[in-house]
Amino acid sequence: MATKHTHYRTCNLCEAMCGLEIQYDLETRQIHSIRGDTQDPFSQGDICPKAVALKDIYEDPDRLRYPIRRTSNGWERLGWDDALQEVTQSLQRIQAKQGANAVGLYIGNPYVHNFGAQLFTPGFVRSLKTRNRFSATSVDQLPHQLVSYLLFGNDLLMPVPDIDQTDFFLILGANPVASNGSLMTAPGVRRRLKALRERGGKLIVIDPRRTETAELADTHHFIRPGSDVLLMLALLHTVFSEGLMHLGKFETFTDGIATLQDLTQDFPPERIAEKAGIPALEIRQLARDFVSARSAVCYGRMGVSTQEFGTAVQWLIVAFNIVTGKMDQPGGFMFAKPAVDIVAMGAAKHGKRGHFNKWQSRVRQLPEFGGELPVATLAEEILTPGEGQIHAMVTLAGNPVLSTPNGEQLDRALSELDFMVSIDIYLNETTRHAHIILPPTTALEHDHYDLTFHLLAVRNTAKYSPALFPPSNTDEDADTDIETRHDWQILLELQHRMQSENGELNEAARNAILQVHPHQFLKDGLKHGPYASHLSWERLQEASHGIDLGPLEPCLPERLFSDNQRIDLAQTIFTEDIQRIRNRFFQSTLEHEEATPFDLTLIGRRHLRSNNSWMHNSPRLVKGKPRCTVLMHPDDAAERDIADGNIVTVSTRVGSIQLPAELTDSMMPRVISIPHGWGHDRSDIQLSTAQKHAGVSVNDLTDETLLDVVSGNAAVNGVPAKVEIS
Ligand SMILES: Nc1nc2c(c(=O)[nH]1)N[C@H]1C(S)=C(S)[C@@H](COP(=O)(O)OP(=O)(O)OC[C@H]3O[C@@H](n4cnc5c(=O)[nH]c(N)nc54)[C@H](O)[C@@H]3O)O[C@H]1N2
Ligand SMILES: Nc1nc2c(c(=O)[nH]1)N[C@H]1C(S)=C(S)[C@@H](COP(=O)(O)OP(=O)(O)OC[C@H]3O[C@@H](n4cnc5c(=O)[nH]c(N)nc54)[C@H](O)[C@@H]3O)O[C@H]1N2
Ligand code: SF4
Ligand SMILES: [Mo]
Repeated sequence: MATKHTHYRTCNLCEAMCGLEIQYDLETRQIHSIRGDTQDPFSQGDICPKAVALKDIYEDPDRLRYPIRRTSNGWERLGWDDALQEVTQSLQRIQAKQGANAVGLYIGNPYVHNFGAQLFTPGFVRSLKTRNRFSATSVDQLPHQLVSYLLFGNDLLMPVPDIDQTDFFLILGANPVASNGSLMTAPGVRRRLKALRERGGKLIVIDPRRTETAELADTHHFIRPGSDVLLMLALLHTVFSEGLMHLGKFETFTDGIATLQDLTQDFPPERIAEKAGIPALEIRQLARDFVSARSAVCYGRMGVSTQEFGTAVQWLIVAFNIVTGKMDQPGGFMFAKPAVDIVAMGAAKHGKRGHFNKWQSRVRQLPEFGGELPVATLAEEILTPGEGQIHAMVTLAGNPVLSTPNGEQLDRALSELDFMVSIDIYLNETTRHAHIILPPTTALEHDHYDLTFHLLAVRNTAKYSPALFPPSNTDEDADTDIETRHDWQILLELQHRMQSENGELNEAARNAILQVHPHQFLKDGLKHGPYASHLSWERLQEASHGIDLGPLEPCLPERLFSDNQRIDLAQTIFTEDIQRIRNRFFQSTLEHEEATPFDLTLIGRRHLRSNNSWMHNSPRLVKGKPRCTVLMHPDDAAERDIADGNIVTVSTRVGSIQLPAELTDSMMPRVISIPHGWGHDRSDIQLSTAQKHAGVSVNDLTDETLLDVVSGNAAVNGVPAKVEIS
C-alpha cells in the first residue's frame, strides 16, 4: 500500500520564497497535494496558485526528459555523452574559425532561482571566453544594480522596503499583489500590506494602471508612463525648497547633496505636474507626508526600471530616501543580512569593485555591466556581418524570443545561427532554434537554497530544502533510461569539455569538483557568514521549515563597499542625465511629436497565474477567460469605435499584433497595457496546453531601440503605439 509522506520546501517560482508542504508517495512518485507550510516562519502558510503547478511541471508529458538533436526528420534522441561532445565540438569549431566572441550566451530568469546553476555558471562562462554575454537582467533590474554599484559599491547590495515596520509605503511601478514582490522578497505580500494599513500606516501607489495593489492603497495616482523621473525630481525639489531635509547619520558619509539640490531647482512640482499627470499640490503634500511619517520608504520596481529613465529614477529614489532620513532606518529602505552573504563573499574574493562600460557592444556601442551587454542588441549582434559577429548561441533557462524587445527580429536571427544549444526543460519559442537541447532536472528533483532572494528579503531568514524526488522518469513503466541532469552538472561537464583540450580543467580537477556538491558552498558560506556562531549547516538542514533570524537592521556605513565607505549622490554618470531629461520633457520639438502616428503609450502587466513565458503549459493556470488582452480606457476605445471584446490591431514602429480589447477605467487615458510571455502559436514547439492558449507576444511590439541609455536597459514600458479595430 502506498504511504503518504510530507516534504517541506521553498517554492522556487517567483521571488517570494513561500514555504510549501507537499504530500507525496515515494514509491509511485505521486504528488498528492501542495499547500502553504503554516510552520514556515517567514511565509506562515501563504502561497499563490502557481505553487500547485510545480506538480504540473514535474509531471508534464511535454517536458524534455533526454537530450535531443534537430535533424531534417525532426528531433531525435541523443545520449548525454554524444550530446555534450557535439556541443563542445561545434562551439570550438566556430570559435576556432571566427574567434571567441562568435559564441553568444543568454541566461534567463529561472537561473536566479537555482543555486546549483548560479554556482557553476561562472566557470562555464569563463570557458566560453566570449564578450557576447547577455541575460534577462537588461530587460529587468539592470538600473537597480548599476545604482547599487555606483552608490554602495556593490551591484547586489540592493535596499529593500521594510514593509513590516513601515508607516508609509510609497510604491512606483510595481504591482506586488500580482507579482508577489520583486527586489522585495515578501511572501504573503497582500497580508503584509493589509497589516500596514491596519496599524495606521499609509500605502501610496503611483502607476498608469489602477492595479490590484493600487486597489489596496490609501491613494493611487495615475502617472504618464516614463515621467516618474519628473515626479522624483519634484519630490526632491519640495524637500529642499521647503526645508524638509533631514540627513541624520548620512550627513557624515554622503557627498553631493548640494549638487543634487542644485539640479532639482529646475523641477518644481508646478512645472512638471502636467507632464507627469499629477497635480502639483498633491506632489508637495506627498513629499510632506513622507517626511513627517515616523518611518517611510519609497520603492520603485519593474515599471520604473524598464523605461526611458530607469537609472535616473532608481538613483533619485535612493536619494529621496536618504535626504528624508528614511534610508537604513527601521520601516525605511534597508538591507538584508543573509546567512550566506554572497555580497561579502564576492567582495572578499574579487575585491570590492565590479566594472561598467569598460567595453561596448560591437554594433550599437552599448555599455557592458559586470561583463554583460544589453540584450536589446543581441539580434543585431547576430544579424550584422563583420568581425565579432555572433554565429553560435548558448541559452540557459531563458526564452528571449518572448521576453526581449523586438522578439520577432530575434526569432529570425536565431534561425540564422550556425549552431545553438539550449539548456532548458522545454522545446519552446526560443529553444526550437537550438540544434541540441540539454534538459535539466526540475525544482522538485534538486535541493534548493535562495542565494539571491535571502539577500533581498524583508526579514532575515534562512531555509534549505533537499530534493523531493531523485532525478529520473516519473513513469516507472516507460523507458527506464529517460534521464535529466542537474543544471550545475551540465554546466560543469560543458566547462570541463571546453577546457580539457588546453588543460585548464583536467579530469582530476573535474572529478574533484564533482565530489563537491553545491551544498558544500552553503556549508562554507554559513561558516563565514554573520550568524556563524549559532547557524551551522547541520542546524540549517534540520530546520525543514526555515529559521527566523530577525527583522532588518541598520547597517550603514559599515556595509558599504564604495570608496572610503562613502555615498556619492552626484556622480557625473547621474548628473549628466539631467540634460537628457530636460531635452526629453522641455525641449522636444512639436515637430517630433506631430510626426508620429503613435498616439497611445504601451505598458505591460503581470497576472498571478502567469510566470513570465514558461508556465502556460499548466492547464490549471491557463483555464478561465483569455488573459492576453489589451487593456484600454473606454474613452480611447470610443474614439476608435472599439467595443469590449473586439479584436484590435496594436502597432508600434516595430510591428503589429492582433488581440481582444478589454475596456476598463483602471487604465489611465491614452495608456494601454498588454502582458508579456504569450505568443505560443509559433510552429515546432512542444507545449500542447500553451499552444491552445497561445495569445500574442507583446515583445513583437516593444522596440529594441528604446532604452534607458545610461544602463542600456530595455524600455519595454512606455512604447509609443496605436490601436485600430481589426
Ligand atoms: N514586454 C515585457 N517584456 C518583459 C517583461 C515585461 O514586464 N514586459 N519582463 C522582463 C523580466 S522582469 C524578465 S525576468 C524576463 C524573463 O525573461 P526570460 O528569463 O528569458 O524568460 P522566461 O519566460 O523566464 O524563460 C525561462 C526559460 O527557462 C526555462 N526553465 C524553467 N525552469 C528551468 C530550470 O530549472 N533550468 C533551466 N535550464 N531552464 C528552466 C523555461 O522553459 C524557459 O525557457 O522577461 C522580461 N521581458
Ligand atoms: N505572477 C507573476 N509573478 C511574477 C512574475 C510573473 O511573470 N508573474 N515575474 C517575476 C519577475 S521576473 C519580476 S521581475 C517581478 C516584477 O514585479 P513588479 O515590479 O511588481 O512587476 P509588475 O507586476 O510588472 O509591475 C510593474 C508595474 O509598473 C507599472 N508601470 C508601467 N510603466 C510605468 C511607468 O512608466 N511608471 C510607473 N510608475 N509605473 C509603470 C505597470 O502598470 C505595473 O503595474 O515579478 C515576478 N513575479
Ligand atoms: S507567491 Fe511565488 S513563491 Fe509563493 S507560492 Fe506563488 S510562485 Fe511560489
Ligand atoms: Mo524579472
